Amino acid sequence: MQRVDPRSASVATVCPYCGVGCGVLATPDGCGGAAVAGDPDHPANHGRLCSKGSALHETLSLDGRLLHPMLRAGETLRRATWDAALDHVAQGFARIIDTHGPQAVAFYLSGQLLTEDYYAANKLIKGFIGSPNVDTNSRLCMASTVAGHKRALGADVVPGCYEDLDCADLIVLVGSNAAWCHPILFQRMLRNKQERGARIVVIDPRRTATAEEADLFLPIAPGGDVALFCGLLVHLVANGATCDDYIAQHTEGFTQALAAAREIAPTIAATAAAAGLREGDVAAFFELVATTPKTVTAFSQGVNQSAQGTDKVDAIIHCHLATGRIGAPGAAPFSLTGQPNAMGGREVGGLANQLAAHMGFSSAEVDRVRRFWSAPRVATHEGLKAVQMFEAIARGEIKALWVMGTNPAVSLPRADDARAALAKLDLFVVSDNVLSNDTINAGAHVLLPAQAWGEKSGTVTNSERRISRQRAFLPSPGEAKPDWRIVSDVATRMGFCDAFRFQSAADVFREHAALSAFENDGSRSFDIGGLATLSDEAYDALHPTLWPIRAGETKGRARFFGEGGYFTANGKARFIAPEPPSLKAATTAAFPFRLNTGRIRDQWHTMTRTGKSPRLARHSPFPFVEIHPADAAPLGLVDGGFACVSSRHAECLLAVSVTDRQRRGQLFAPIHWSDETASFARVGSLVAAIVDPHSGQPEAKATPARIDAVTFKSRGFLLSRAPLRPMIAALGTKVAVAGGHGLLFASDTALASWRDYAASLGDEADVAEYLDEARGIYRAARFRDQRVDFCLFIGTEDARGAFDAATTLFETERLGLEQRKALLSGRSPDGAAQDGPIVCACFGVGAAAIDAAIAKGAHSVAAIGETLRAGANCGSCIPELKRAIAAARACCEE
Ligand SMILES: Nc1nc2c(c(=O)[nH]1)N[C@H]1C(S)=C(S)[C@@H](COP(=O)(O)OP(=O)(O)OC[C@H]3O[C@@H](n4cnc5c(=O)[nH]c(N)nc54)[C@H](O)[C@@H]3O)O[C@H]1N2
Ligand SMILES: Nc1nc2c(c(=O)[nH]1)N[C@H]1C(S)=C(S)[C@@H](COP(=O)(O)OP(=O)(O)OC[C@H]3O[C@@H](n4cnc5c(=O)[nH]c(N)nc54)[C@H](O)[C@@H]3O)O[C@H]1N2
Ligand code: SF4
Ligand SMILES: [Mo]
Repeated sequence: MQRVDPRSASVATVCPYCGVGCGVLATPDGCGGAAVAGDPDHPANHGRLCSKGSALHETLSLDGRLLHPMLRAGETLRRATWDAALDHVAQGFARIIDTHGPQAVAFYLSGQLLTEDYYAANKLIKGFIGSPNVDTNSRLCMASTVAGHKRALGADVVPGCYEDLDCADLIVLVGSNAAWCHPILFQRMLRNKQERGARIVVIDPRRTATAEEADLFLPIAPGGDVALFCGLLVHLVANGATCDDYIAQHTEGFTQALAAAREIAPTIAATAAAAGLREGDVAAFFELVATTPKTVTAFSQGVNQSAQGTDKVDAIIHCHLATGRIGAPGAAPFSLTGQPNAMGGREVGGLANQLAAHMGFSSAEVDRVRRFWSAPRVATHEGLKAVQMFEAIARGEIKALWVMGTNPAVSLPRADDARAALAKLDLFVVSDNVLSNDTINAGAHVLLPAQAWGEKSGTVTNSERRISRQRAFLPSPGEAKPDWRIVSDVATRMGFCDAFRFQSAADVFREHAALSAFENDGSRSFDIGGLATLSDEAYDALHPTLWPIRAGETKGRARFFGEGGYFTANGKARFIAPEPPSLKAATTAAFPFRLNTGRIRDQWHTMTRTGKSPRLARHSPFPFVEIHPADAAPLGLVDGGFACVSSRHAECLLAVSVTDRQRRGQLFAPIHWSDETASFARVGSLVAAIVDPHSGQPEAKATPARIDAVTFKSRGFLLSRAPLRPMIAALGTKVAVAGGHGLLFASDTALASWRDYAASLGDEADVAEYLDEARGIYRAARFRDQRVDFCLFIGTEDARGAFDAATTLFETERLGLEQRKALLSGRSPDGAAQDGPIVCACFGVGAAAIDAAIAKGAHSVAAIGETLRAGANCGSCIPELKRAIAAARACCEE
């Protein structure tokens, strides 16, 4: 038999989720699906994928996909031809520009677009429509880093690369839950710890999965970071750990910044008080940093999403500048970018306060871009940033909006207000992959079907400035087109034919690369002139490449600033005195808690893709809020119960998780659920719209909130082959299951009504039922062709365990008699105890099985891997396995 080389049939591409930018080998199965594996040759991941990357094949189906253009006709959206849809958009923009001027048109873009898409969109609106009002979801994500980089370094450039995380002796993670949000990079850090003894410090108000791996964990008070890093600067100076030569030769403003730091955090005791930390912990942290030259400080949304985000970023950078720990192997401040192409968006200039290719709005830059594009009316000043943009829409000043690749009705702060604003638009265009999401359902007038991951082709840039090719490996479905082409088609119809004659993604990329090098002469960090003349074949074959890569160069540059060379007028980095730390919105008697929001391990943002994966659904299927036990008790909140979380702006109903991993006075809720997937869990609707004055980034992690217990008579779930019909449950969330649809819920509906409901799902005759009225239990199921057709469980207790057991049976093709009996008993097929929540997504291993294995003597991650395989593939669950081992150990010791 001939052996097939798996690589010959596979396409090398990159993961569409986080900014780690892992290489993926996708092998199409010829039926619209594909197998995925990590690309051993990609320098970001060397063959590994996390739980989300490993489940990519489960997200490729065309269910729910937008496959044809749609135009609104009254209350409904109807299929239209591309010609009709594009004419509608082009004529609509032209009409609004004629009547109200170009600034009445706005685009809202996304770090999930490819660089080519982003470039074309930015060129159309800033160069040809002439409106500066284009912003992107990066405003909610990386804007504070961009502002902090530009202030301190003179350009938005990440000074280090991933190898720095392999060779650092100390890794400080600030406001980053990398174990869940940058898992493969986190595994690189852990390898460094295991193999080289690097130490890891985690600074986060929550004891996250990341914190559990730390040598030192600082459970900082929200907003305490500026004080902590000011205190660190003062300590470094006092202990002779600074590099005076570097400060003198390559920086300015040190004296003023140090004086401001001394005002804010003069001593360890003052720092500890201001940051809500123990003095001993602060002292230990300062000592570690002072004595470890090879330090990387990696930061993410706990830093950026803050009303003082820019100052936080610069307070961190200051400690690196003062010690000269920048641009050397193992020494750098390191922003962990969120989205797969957040960096690409920054490179093309998609943010409202950039023009293009790292150029701003000085008259020289505007003139340069005008000449390069031969553009008739280049925007000459900054536009409205995301939060302001939606306020201008609400006021009726912006009349036309094109949303591309983002779901602002869910992800913006005060999301209900954002959604209401969208309904006011005269022309509301959405390019997306899905037929339905909260933004589309806010009243879009035109839907344009964009190619999705696996179909689209272009480039993305990851957190370390590495440009990789995303390659298509599936046929383009329906009438979907690449975003850059949709933009070009609209531009052409608006009369800008010459500037948008792109025939391929490669054409767009070459122009983007040429602009980056145009009249650059080293003054702009972003220069990929070395890629401006790539042939189509060379573009297709492009290996992952770091930027900058200037004309004539064949290799990108790994590090910046080791020898100075900042992108400021005098080439020196700038220390900037921070404002005294403060949280802008105060808690009150009515709203005594601070609501922190963020991510969970196995979902991506608003779940339009990960929400399709059964294996990812099982880790954490229900929207929840975390609270400390001491806060929960007096409010009558119990673990596994429910609560109403409210702020000045809205209310949500969430399941309660009582945990001491949470700080007192704080709540944490994940951001992933929307009206598309759950009944009252739009967490973004609670979040205040307070922004950082420099970056315009909203503070998504500290909204004053309250929490009240809510009870329901019963709870349960429904598994069904047929799509779910409107439910009589009060609170519910959709859960992906293989071969059907799942819903977990809580309700006050009487059992009798549930019986009627079950009867309506099938012929009464073939529905098997179990009723125990006294205990409030009702279960019904119908079998067809030896499979479960539907099954409904109502009870008074947490239904998760029974749900997991029933889902396993639902997903089984041929059920024997014993298994059918087991279904209504709510036990797993082998009659053993329920699996509990799935911990290892790769092999579907539940918490109960893991606890049992530990009890039988599997006392290490490796031993659990040998018995159950859990943790042996992607490794995303290793922190949870360690937690289970530690919990069992603590139990034994008691
Ligand atoms: N699984 C998964 N991974 C993802 C994503 C996803 O949706 N799901 N999204 C990607 C994107 S776009 C992004 S931007 C990244 C985000 O990646 P992260 O920034 O790591 O994720 P978050 O959960 O938003 O927030 C990080 C941590 O900041 C902490 N924090 C809150 N307030 C403060 C504070 O005042 N100070 C400090 N020091 N910490 C604070 C929170 O408790 C939280 O644990 O993740 C990327 N990766
Ligand atoms: N409260 C709170 N709010 C937050 C955050 C937080 O931590 N707390 N985090 C913020 C951050 S960091 C981020 S990055 C945002 C993310 O928030 P969003 O960007 O709003 O979330 P996504 O679900 O990623 O939305 C992407 C949309 O684009 C579509 N899509 C995917 N690929 C393509 C493509 O190639 N072309 C087109 N046209 N469409 C595509 C998807 O179907 C989906 O509808 O949320 C922000 N909001
Ligand atoms: S860490 Fe996971 S989600 Fe991020 S790029 Fe790699 S495989 Fe994708
Ligand atoms: Mo993000």
